Amino acid sequence: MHIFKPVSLLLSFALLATCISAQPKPSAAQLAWHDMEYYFFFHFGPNTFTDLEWGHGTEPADMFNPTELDCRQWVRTAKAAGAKGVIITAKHHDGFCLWPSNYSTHTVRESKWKNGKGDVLKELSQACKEYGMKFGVYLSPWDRNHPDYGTDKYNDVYVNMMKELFTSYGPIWELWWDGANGEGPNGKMQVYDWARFKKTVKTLSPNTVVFSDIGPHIRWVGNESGIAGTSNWNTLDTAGFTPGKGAPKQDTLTTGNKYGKAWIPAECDVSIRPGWFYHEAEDSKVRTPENLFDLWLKSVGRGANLLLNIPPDRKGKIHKNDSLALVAFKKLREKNFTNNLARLSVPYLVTDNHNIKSPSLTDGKLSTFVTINDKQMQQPGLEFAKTTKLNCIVISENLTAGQQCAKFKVVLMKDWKVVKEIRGTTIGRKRILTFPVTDTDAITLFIEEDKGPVRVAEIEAYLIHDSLIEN
Ligand code: FUL
Repeated sequence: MHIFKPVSLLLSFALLATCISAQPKPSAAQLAWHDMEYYFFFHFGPNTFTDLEWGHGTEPADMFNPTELDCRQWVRTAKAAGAKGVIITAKHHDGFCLWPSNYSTHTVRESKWKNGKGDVLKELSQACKEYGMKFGVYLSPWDRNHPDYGTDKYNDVYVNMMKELFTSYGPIWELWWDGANGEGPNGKMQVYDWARFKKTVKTLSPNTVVFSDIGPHIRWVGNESGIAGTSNWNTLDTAGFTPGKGAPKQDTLTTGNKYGKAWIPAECDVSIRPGWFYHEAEDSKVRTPENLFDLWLKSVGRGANLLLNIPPDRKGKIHKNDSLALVAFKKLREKNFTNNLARLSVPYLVTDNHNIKSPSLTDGKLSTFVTINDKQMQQPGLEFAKTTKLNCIVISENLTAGQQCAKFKVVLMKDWKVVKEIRGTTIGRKRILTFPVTDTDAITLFIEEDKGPVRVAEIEAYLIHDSLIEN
């Protein structure tokens, strides 16, 4: 018996090490995607001119005729709003292509716009290069116009269209495979060759991250309200599922799977207006800066990315109501998240017998962190020289070795007494916690459950405007 004990102990250590190393981790492209945090969606096409949300695919190409298209204005607006990239509906469900595709006869080339010589993707991709913004495309698999839809030939069409996009407008940072799926012009449903689609991207543009309900790289958050789960795992199980009707339940997409086998983080897509496309009647229904701030707390603040849709109007410009809301939203973020009070504190890590100063907790870098190997004995925290008023704490996990925290507690103390406890589950890339204003002189983070050693990268502390938080 005695002889076997150390052996079995060794074996279990080896097993544990394999379990830890077998945990899903983000690829370099996914890590870069996490850092994108916030970017714009542009829904633009025939629907902009017909006032529809889902075009039938029978609209005459001439319907598409922006009078003053200015993609540079779109990208300038995105930049001024603090977004880091854009994604455009190169083709929505109506099948109209915003570039002169050789694989369709329903494109900008068939429209009167610029006498058929226009190319929205060219103008937008060039504007992105000019302003240093990432360029992404939405290419709807569902196509209500294409005569081949519903047959195997359509899979060739879709692959060829992706090839055109990568070759003529790359680099493409994110590619969107929308999940909506219905019948084509001949009443047939398509059986998509997802494996071939994935292979095409991998071969032609290996750094492109692909979004669909279930990835392969980025997943839908399960709603179109811009809200991630308070528990938000970056991991998901996809075996047996397909995008669209074959996707997992929406609430599974919202939370992810704690022990999911693949790294497929959530992206929150939401529109600044009720519709995805521009409708004049919605000019007065643009979200307020405060509402956008709330979305920020519930998307980026729950470890997801925010894909905010700003639909260009019939002129081909972003409406001033949207621009004004976006700039004011940026100001709100700057005003409330500039004064990180944690910088005035001493960051430390409590261990069994002494406190270790841990400047990496407040250096503003996600790449430096403290590792919690023993959650009973090690707690990171901040000590303030004087009593400080707070109503917002932001915690970040370094994700390079996976997402580990499953349950945590933040304790605020004053004069050695607990004045507030905040409980949560996942942390992820960023977790923004808000609470009623509290006077404190020390805050401590307790990891209560984990999947492996948690890498705590940052603890930030703010006093944000009281009206911005739900208490
Ligand atoms: C949905 C589509 O049906 C909507 O039109 C929109 O494009 C939205 C982002 O995704 O699935």
